[in-house]
Amino acid sequence: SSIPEHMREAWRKFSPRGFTTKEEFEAEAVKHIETTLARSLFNCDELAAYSGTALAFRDRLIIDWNKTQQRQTFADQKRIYYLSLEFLMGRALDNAMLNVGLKNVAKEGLADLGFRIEDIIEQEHDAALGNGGLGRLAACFLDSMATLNYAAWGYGLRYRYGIFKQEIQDGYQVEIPDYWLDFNPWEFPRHDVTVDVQFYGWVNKYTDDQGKQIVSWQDGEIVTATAYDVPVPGYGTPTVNNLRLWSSKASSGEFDFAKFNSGEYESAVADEQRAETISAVLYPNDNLERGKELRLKQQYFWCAASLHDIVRRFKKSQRKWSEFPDQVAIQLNDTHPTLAIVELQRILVDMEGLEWDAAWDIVTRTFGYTNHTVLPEALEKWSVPLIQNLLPRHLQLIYEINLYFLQSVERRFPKDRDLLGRVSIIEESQPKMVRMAFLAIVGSHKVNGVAELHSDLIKTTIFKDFVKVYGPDKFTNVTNGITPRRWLHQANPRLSELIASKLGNYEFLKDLTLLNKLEPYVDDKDFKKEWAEIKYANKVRLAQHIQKTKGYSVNPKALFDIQVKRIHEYKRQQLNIFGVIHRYMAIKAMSPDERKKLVPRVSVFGGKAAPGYWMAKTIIHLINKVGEVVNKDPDVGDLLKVVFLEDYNVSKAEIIIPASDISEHISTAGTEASGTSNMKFVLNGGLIIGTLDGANIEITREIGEQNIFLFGNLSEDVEDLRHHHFYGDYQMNPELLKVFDFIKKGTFGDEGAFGALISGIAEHGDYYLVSDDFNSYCQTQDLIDEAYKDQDSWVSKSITSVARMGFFTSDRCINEYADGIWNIEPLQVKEENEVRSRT
Ligand code: F58
Repeated sequence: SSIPEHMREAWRKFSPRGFTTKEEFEAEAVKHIETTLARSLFNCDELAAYSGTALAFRDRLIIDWNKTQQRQTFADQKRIYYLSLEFLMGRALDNAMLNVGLKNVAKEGLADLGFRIEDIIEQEHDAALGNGGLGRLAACFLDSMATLNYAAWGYGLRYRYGIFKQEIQDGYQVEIPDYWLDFNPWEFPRHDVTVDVQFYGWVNKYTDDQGKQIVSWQDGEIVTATAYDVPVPGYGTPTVNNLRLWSSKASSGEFDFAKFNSGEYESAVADEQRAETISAVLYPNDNLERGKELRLKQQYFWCAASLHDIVRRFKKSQRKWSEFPDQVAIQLNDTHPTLAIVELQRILVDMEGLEWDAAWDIVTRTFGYTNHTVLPEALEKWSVPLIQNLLPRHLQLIYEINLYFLQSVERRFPKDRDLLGRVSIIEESQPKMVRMAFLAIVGSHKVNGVAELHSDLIKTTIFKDFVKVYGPDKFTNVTNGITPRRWLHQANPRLSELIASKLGNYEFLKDLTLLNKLEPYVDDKDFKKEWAEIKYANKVRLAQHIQKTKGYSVNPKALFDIQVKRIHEYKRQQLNIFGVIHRYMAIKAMSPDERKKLVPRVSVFGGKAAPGYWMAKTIIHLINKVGEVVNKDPDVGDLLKVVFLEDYNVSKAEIIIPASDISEHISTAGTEASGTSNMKFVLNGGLIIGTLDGANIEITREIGEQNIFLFGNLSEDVEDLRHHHFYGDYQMNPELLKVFDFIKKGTFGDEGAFGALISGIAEHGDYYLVSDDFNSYCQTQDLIDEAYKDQDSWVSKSITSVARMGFFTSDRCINEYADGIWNIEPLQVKEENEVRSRT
């Protein structure tokens, strides 16, 4: 239905080309402010200026976005579909300006119009559709896939409310809803791209006239998914990929007009609202699954809409079904999208009439599954009755998939009945449960962990039996990475500029291994001076943020010690705060002369607790109470400050991370699958204190043991240590007991408030081994103080570490996924387009 060739002249003539100069940018921005927003020069505040700028850049992106989509359609090659319930994108404007290479143009243009670009960037509301590491990883992957010119789509949910905003009142976390869609210039509603998704109902099986078995899923309720598209620009390339987010609405066909007309207006509207509830809110748990029906509805709604969209696109190419896996690679970001496996099998068998085995072969060649945790409480299980009611046909398919799988296992291991029970997708509990990770393994051709230790652990613990069944090759490792565009260039522009000045250009942002060319400067006096000055300036910027948000000042010359991440017992913020209290007690016991020798420290914490995670909230409370006491103690002064930064999110991370001297990655060994903020901190010239866990191990291997502060027990010893606690065969660390007594005395108010936190460690097994690691932790903190006194060698460590961080770019990860799992090549983009200014 496209415009005939002889009428395309006008299109060619008027197709927008996008601004490149300052004047053109100003014209676009002013046009949007005065017409799209109906404002004028007399009432243009910073928000309006942001909106105009964002709309100008959005238009700019859309031109490349359209061309990219066309190019990918014509090329008709394999595409990657990254299915993730979370995309923690943060702000888009700064990223868009840098990626298209027009930040300087905008900066000068905005100055002409009377604004400072920093203030304008600050106006944007974070897109916070995720909890933490898993959601941010998805965002980094989108950036890398676009930058490397892969034809890739993200598929997610368009939540009306992202992760809650955190406030601290009286030391307690309070959650405020994050309604973020008031003005969002970065999304395009596609009211013409919809999918009807079915729930409930019943399954009708019958034989048709030709004697063929027909299965049909009937009745129930229909909810419509509408696509909202978000452009994802690559850095220094015209590729702009698409992130498609689904929003739920009552199906227009379903809106009950009879009800409506017979005066039941309210109940008709209530139905409408029930449908909209599906995409209303992001579940705020990290590493905990609760089995709520609405969550399962979200998962199926999103999987079904995405799968039908993908299949629709495939069908346009008119290929045979057997070619589906050559055109489509679907990556499951954890088990949340596992129903997509079942849905594709349903489409192929029930709707397209393929034989079971042919369909299943297509399915398994299409999917790959990434695991992000070994914590048992985070492994997804859905109760059979719940699925039976919501998705009756899918439950049948799951049982059938399991049957064929177990039969194949039985053929190969005929005498091992226990094995069948252990690998069964159905757990024989009361009620029966569907083990989603097992379903994801059976339905995929590759399963990967996210750091070496983690990938080894899944093979020897939770998925051990599957290694026996499938052999080791189905399981692989892709160590996580981060995008250096956001986490170096955007967050730390001065450091990026300094590096570019030595390497000659910004190519390192596309090939991060080039950072190794910094090594020759490790002993260069002038370079080190500039390096240290930039760190100091970033600390001043954070100190200003603390002043503005907390109302007190911290000394930017102090050692900044930072732990920012979701609050969780396994991440052990409690170990950190007990260490702080221990330090406080030591300071109190010192003479003024002894105090003079100390290295002043600012201990910064940040992170959200899941609203229902009471122990995590207690830890936040303790940190805040310790801060209240320590920060105003005249004996302490500048020697120790304890800061809890509220509402940690992506845009705050961009200010916090470049300002660290030391950051803490101190999970109990074997619990943190990878961690990615560890990489961000080191890439910004901060050193880290950490356990031998997750990616810390590989970071150590890359940067060298002398450049990291490691402590604590090893993963292989954790089981034994827990055993000793359990059987009472253990002496608590005496220094930690003193800390507990100090708290129990009421030093930080409210003795009772911290009772459960303390007794969990002192009396109830210390599951996360805080006591076992306490001594080693405190000693290592002392080593850090000593090391910090020698600034010259500290700066050398910092530079060396950055120079050796090339491995941790998400570009490397994406290439590993592309080679080892997706079997896909990037789409070549013409040279002439590729050359972009790099500011
Ligand atoms: C995180 N998982 C891991 N899950 O904890 C971290 O080690 C890893 O670096 C990161 O993934 C990326 O691989 C994580 O963030 C969640 O937040 C889920 C949200 C939904 C419920 C279950 C946990």
